[in-house]
Amino acid sequence: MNPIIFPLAGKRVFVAGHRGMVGSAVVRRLKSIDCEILTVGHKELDLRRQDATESWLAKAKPDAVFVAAATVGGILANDTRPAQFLYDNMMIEGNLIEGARQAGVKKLLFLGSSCIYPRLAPQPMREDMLLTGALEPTNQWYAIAKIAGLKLCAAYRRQYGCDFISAQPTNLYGPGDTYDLLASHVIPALIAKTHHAKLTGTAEVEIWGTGKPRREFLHVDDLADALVFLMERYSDESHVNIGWGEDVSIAELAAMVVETVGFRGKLHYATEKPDGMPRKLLDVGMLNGFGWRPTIRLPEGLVHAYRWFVENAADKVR
Ligand code: GFB
Repeated sequence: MNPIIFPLAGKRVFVAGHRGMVGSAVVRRLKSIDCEILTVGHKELDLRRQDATESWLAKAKPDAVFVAAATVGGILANDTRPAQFLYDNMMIEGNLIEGARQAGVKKLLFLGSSCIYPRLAPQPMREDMLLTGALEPTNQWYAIAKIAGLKLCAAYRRQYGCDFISAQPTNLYGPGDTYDLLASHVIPALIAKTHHAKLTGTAEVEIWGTGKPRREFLHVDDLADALVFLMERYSDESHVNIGWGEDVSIAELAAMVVETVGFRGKLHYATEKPDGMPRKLLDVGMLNGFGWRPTIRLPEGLVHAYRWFVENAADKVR
């Protein structure tokens, strides 16, 4: 296993985006380390504002920063709000990365997204397949912002010698996910739709697309563990893929969600809705080689996610 080269114990660690699914999982994970966790709410600091972000970082003086703040969403949100996905994310990452350099942050970890790889990249997708082909049109805006973030970390490492690294997670799910159907990813969408149908006795639930696309899913608590692992044990220019290493079709996923929720009706495939990328499976050889592996299997993770939904979000979704 890679040795610890940057222990977080005793450090001031800023989690940008601590209210989101990823940021809150990182905060939960950091609680088992003896470090000081710094967070700031939206109302106090809009990370899209350069002066405010740079001043906040200069005052807070963190030793380490996890960039978990981003404007995120599923296939529909990406396709219908291109300006927000591109502008918000470019500003958030640019301000945090430059602000961190100015504030003398010793280590920063930036998060990409699996849509950064070409639409028809050979599978599984290795880190060096970045920028080898055209992007998937439904999420090209988000992908371009995220590619810029990875490149910013690499450029700051080369020009300024900053120890800024980037990780590249696969599709994520878990506690704290977004269940608003206009913004959500497929797992929360299917949980919310089948749960609602079960309660109201609705006979049929709509699944977007053909059900044929394949996706790899990682529980956000596994992701948080991998992020802490990389922060403490990795320092190089290449981004590092974080995934489970296997994928399922959307139809297979739907069957698993139906089972988890206990929905007894039928599924209808709305084929006029977009499929997005045909397949997105990450090559996780680099991270496995460092000595890290995930532990939460999809069926178990879905039970956990469903429980969280029932306890925290079900009454807010129609
Ligand atoms: O999770 P999802 O929105 O993200 O969709 P992507 C995955 C697949 O599930 C697509 C299908 O083929 C969808 O058509 N799907 C079926 C549904 N039913 C539903 C539903 O009710 N809601 C949703 N959302 N999907 C996103 C990118 O792509 O993945 C982002 O747009 C980001 O930029 C993220 O990269 C990780 O995997 O297609």
